[in-house]
Amino acid sequence: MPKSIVYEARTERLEILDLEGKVDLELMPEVDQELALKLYRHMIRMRAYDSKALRLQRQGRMGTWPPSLGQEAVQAAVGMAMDEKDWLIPSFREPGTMIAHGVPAHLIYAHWAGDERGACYPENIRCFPPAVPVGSQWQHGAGVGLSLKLRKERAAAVVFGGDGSTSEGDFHEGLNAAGVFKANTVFVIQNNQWAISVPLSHQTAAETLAQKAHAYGVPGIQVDGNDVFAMTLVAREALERARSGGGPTLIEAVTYRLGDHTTADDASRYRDEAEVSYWEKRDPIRRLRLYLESEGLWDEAQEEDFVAEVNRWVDEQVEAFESMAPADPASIFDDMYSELPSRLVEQRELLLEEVSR
Ligand SMILES: Cc1ncc(C[n+]2csc(CCOP(=O)(O)OP(=O)(O)O)c2C)c(N)n1
Ligand SMILES: [Mg+2]
Repeated sequence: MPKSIVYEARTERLEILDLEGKVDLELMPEVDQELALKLYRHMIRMRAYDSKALRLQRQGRMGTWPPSLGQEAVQAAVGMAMDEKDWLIPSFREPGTMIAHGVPAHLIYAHWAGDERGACYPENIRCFPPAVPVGSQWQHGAGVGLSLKLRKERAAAVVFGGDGSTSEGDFHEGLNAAGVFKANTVFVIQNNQWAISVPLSHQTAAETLAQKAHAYGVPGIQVDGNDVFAMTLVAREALERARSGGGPTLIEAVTYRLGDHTTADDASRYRDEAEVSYWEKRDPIRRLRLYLESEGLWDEAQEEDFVAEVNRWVDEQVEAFESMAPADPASIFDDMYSELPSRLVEQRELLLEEVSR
């Protein structure tokens, strides 16, 4: 039976910076030297911030922490490409984007140490609290993007999620709605190859996650997520499309989680050392540093000075969150109901009585 083709699609991938730190000059975005250095400094800062959180957790000074080791380029590039007016709707593994977008770093520590005030940002910071329920944030991203469009704001909503979260219905519903309503949304998948112990091959039978965009009439692209220049170029394009009313984009950033899923996980129980060392060679910071050195923009002495400065900054963040006055115990009753039901009013009084004893 003769059949006609009703739809055909292909998915592109972008990479600019190779493993030796050489760039493809034709593809190189308008990244000036200042931005390249800014990205590098931010990535170094985030690595120190992340490793400090792990140490704090082992000392009992932090709750569960989801490490970002190896995923710094995605987070830095998107964060630096965003404007103040753009909204960020993060999952739980984007402190690097949150901080680049203006969230005070000590608050993120406070949040993961169990203090709800750590998710209350200054009024002018357009950022949602991190979504820990896997996938719930995708639809929030579609909704915020639609709201920006209806309000005619020249701004985008940037929503993040992991490879595992693309198996949740929320991902498909969010992309579908954003496609239909041409929401000002940029969907960023941090494909770090694993969802705790579940590998990508058990998550989808598709070749890529980016191609899922086709089914929703949305442009999708795969990027080398450990290439900060490729990520910058793709993020800028998608943000511009969203802000100017051109509709949503799906970005699949291919990266790797070099650390454990969280401080409650031991990744060596389910993955090969060979796989980890393959990805260590693709470390996004190392690649950028090789580039900066070859351009004469960075050297060992600068690195030493900067690391010392970063360590001081990290210590200040720890000091700031650990010196926060204790939270009001009754605050667990706030922000859920506009009017507290009577049984909760009673419980609140009981708690206050107990605390005052
Ligand atoms: C709805 C829901 N189901 C399960 C969990 C437990 N859980 C937390 S993270 C995670 C895996 C997420 O994997 P992925 O989306 O790839 O993000 P990654 O952790 O790799 O950044 C799971 C199953 C959860 N938090 N929420
Ligand atoms: Mg993952």
